[in-house]
Amino acid sequence: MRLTALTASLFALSITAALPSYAEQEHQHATHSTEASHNTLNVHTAWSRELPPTAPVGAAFMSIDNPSDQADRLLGASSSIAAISELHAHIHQGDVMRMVKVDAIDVPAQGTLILEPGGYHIMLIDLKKPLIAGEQLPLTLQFEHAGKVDVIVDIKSSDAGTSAASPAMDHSEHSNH
Ligand SMILES: [Cu+2]
Repeated sequence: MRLTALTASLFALSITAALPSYAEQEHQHATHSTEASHNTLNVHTAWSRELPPTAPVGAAFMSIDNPSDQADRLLGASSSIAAISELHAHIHQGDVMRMVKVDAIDVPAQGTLILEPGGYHIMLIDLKKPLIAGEQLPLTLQFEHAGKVDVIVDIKSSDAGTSAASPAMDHSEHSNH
């Protein structure tokens, strides 16, 4: 996990450093100052759930830590495993929880954005490969300030280990309180 986060951080730094237009907006000079001023987001515990091979869509969840003083926004995602990746939120409509597509999700300064079942998630639409427990899928996140961050998503079995990490998971299936 730490290796993944470190890799993502390094990748983000290399991408932002390769975007001179953005750097020039904030810094009239000194190309080396980009590292100090740009976000380093730490993405960890990225996971998805195994699905039957015929399932057309899946979802990815994770925590995104932002230790800097600058808020960021998650603007999108892409994965080679899905034709379309969308940012989704869950909203309550009476007793029903619905998913809605959102254009961006805030990552608060010195805070954490948590994508979890029953909340924000990344919807993987039109899966090109089945999601098999124990395997991984690649995901690229696009942030407003941090740029692109590559993440490796662990695919977990549907019955093991996920309930403790995500108590909200059962929410949609139990309407009786
Ligand atoms: Cu969704």
